[in-house]
Amino acid sequence: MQDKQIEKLIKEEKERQKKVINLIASENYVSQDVLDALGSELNNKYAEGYSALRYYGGNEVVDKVENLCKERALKAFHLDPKKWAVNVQPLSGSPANLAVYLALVPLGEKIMGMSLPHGGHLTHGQKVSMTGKCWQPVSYGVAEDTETLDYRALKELAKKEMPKIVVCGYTAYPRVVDFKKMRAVADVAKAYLMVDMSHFAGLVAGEVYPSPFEYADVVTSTTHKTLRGPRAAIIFSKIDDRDLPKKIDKAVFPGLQGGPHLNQIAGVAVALGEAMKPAFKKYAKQVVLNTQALADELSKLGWRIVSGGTDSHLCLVDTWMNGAGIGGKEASDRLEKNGIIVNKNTIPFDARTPVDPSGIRIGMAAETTRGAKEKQARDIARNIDSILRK
Ligand code: DSN
Repeated sequence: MQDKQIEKLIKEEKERQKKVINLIASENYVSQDVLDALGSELNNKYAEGYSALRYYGGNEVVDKVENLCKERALKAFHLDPKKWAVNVQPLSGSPANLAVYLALVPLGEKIMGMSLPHGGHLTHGQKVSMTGKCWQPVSYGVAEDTETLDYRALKELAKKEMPKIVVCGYTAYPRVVDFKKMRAVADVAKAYLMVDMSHFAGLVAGEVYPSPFEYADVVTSTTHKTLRGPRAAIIFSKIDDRDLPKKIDKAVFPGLQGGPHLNQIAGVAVALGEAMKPAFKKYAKQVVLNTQALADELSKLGWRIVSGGTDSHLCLVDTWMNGAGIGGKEASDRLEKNGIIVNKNTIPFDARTPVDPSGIRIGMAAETTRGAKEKQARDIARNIDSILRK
C-alpha cells in the first residue's frame, strides 16, 4: 500500500487477530476469496435500483453479481424461488431489520420482540433504537426458572397486545427456537412472523439448527457471524398474495438506502458458495460440539451456564453467581489481558447493569474456523477458569 499508516494498522490488526483466542460469538474469520471480493473493483460501481431497473448505466456485470448472489442465497437455504424471494442489498443487520418494519408495520404500531437484557437485539424494538421510537415495543423475555422461552406466556402476551409483527431469533439465547410454536404466537395476533437468524444462519445452512423457513413470513440475517461472510445482511420474504418481496425491495431502496455495495454483495455470494460445500456442514457441526464441550467443562469447573447448556454456537456464563464469582466486566477485562476475547453480557433477570453485568457471552464459531476441536474447547474452558479464579 502507498498509505503506510493504514497499511501498518491493518498489519497490526492482522497480528492481533492471530495472537488472541477469539470467543466473540458474532465474529468469524472469512476466506481469502471473501476478502478479495471485498477489495475488488466492484467497489467502484454505483448501481442504485435492482437488476431489472437501475438508475445508472454500465451495470451488465454487477447485475450478474447481484443475481448470482440471490440465486446462491436461495440455494444455500434450500428455498424454492417460486416460494421465496431474497434481497441482498442491506448494508448490515440493523438496516435490514429496519427495512422489514418499514415495509410491513405502519409507524406507531406494535413490534413484539425479546428485550435486550434477555438476549434480544437493539433492532427488535429497544427504546434506544429507532425501532423502539418509531414503533411501539412489546417486550418479552425468557422464563425465570428455565431461562428459556415460555411459548404459552408469549401467546398470552401476543393475544393481549396484538402486535403487527412478532420477532424471534436472538443475540444471546443459546437454545434452539421452536419456530412452529413462534408461528402459533404470531397467529394469535394475526401478525407477521419475522425470524432474525443473524447469529445461527451458518448453523441453519449447515443443517445443525432448525430451519425457520417453514414457519416464517420474513427471515433476516447478517452474513458475517456463523455464516462466515462479509459484514452485510440479506432479507428473505415469502412469495404470496401479500406482495412481501415488492414491499421489502421498496423499503430497502429507495426507502432506506442508496446504491448497494456490490463488492460486499460479491463477498456474500462467495460465502454462500462456501456454505454449500460439504466442508461447511462439518464446520457447523463442529461449532456446536465445541461450544457444548466448552460449556460442559466450565460447568464441571463450577461456573453456572445460563439455561444449563447450549444447542448452538454460543453459551452464556453467569460469572457473578449472586456474588460468589466476579462481575462480567472484570471477567472480560481479565480474560482480555490474558489473550482471550469475549464480551460482557447481561444474563436474564440481571440485577447488575449492562456496563457491568453478571455474565459473559462465549462463542466458538471463530476458533472452530481456525481448527479447534472439542479438546481445544475444553482447554480453553480450563484456561478461562484459572484466569477468572486468580
Ligand atoms: N452486535 C451483534 C452481536 O454481537 O450479537 C449483534 O448485532
